[in-house]
Amino acid sequence: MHNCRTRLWSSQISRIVLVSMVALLVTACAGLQTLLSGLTVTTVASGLDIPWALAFVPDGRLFFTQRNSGQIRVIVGGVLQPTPAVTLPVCCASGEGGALGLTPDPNFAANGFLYVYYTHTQTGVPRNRIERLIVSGNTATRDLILLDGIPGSLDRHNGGRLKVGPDGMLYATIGDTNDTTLPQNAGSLAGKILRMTLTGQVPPDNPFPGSLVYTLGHRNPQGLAWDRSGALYATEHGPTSNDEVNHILPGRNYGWPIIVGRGGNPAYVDPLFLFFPETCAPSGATFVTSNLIPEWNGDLLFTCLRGVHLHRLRLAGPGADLIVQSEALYANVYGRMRDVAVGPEGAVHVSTSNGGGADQVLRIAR
Ligand SMILES: [Ca+2]
Repeated sequence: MHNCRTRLWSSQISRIVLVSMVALLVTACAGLQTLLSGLTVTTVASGLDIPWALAFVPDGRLFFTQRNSGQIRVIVGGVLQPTPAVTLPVCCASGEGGALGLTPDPNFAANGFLYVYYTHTQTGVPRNRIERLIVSGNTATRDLILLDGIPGSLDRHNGGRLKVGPDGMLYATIGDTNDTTLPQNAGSLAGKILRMTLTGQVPPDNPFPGSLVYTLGHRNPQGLAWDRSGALYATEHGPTSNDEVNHILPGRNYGWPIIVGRGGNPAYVDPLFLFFPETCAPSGATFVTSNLIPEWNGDLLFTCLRGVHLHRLRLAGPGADLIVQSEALYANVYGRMRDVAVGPEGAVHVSTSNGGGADQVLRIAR
């Protein structure tokens, strides 16, 4: 009964149509074996230490950051290369900092550019930086700092997800650095989602003229994903549960710390999905845009750290704010999960985040 109960988030019930509630109940109480039958989970790489971000490039290679060591590693043809592509001068892994987001340039095949977000020490103070690397072979060279001096923390909430959107702009999630005065301060980059050009400039169509700030009022957002229509969704850690999935709209305020969970105040955007009273601690997110696993095609997948599972949400349609299915996958099987990405051939890849050199990159396919 416990499993059945935990898959029915009480605060979601009013938002889910009756038919979907029944479907959810049937799915949860029948167990996951039927749904997951035919899916195989393969270990692509093991012996890792907190692989934080997974970045596929068009030729199928998988680059990833290892948070604590600052290494960027690469998997070629299913084989982890023994030598890091590059090692970054990171700090603050105990405060959720280190080598965090990683994403390729849309023209990676031609220019070899990767963008990385990492925490470092700047004149003795923890700061976050967004930097461009150039990949040649399986080696990366540090090339250009796009943005430096982003507020950082020795303590926690360094944010860190970095992705290029369908509009060709670079988006970054910035945590509140455990300082609740910053997310509502439009002049601070902390507690924000930023949007910039691929050289770190303010795009002329950003919502606040002259500012990189795209949205404000965030606590510790760590996942970004665009659906087929180009709508952007983000995951965010709440305080003591209240973890959120938000539909991200330019210039809007997502409430923290004024609003916790749903406030019903039109000045702030309420989460479209809320974990309460359960905790997910959500991190990486992606939409599935492949039919390799047809029952997940079009769905939003995101990882849960403390919640120790991969979460699947089906929205009512592209750009929707209505959830019609919600499911915990592989609960308590692989421990904490950090990032999820779909490879060029359509397989879902997930990284674990248990530390101690025991982490894996997993490949889920049919
Ligand atoms: Ca919020």
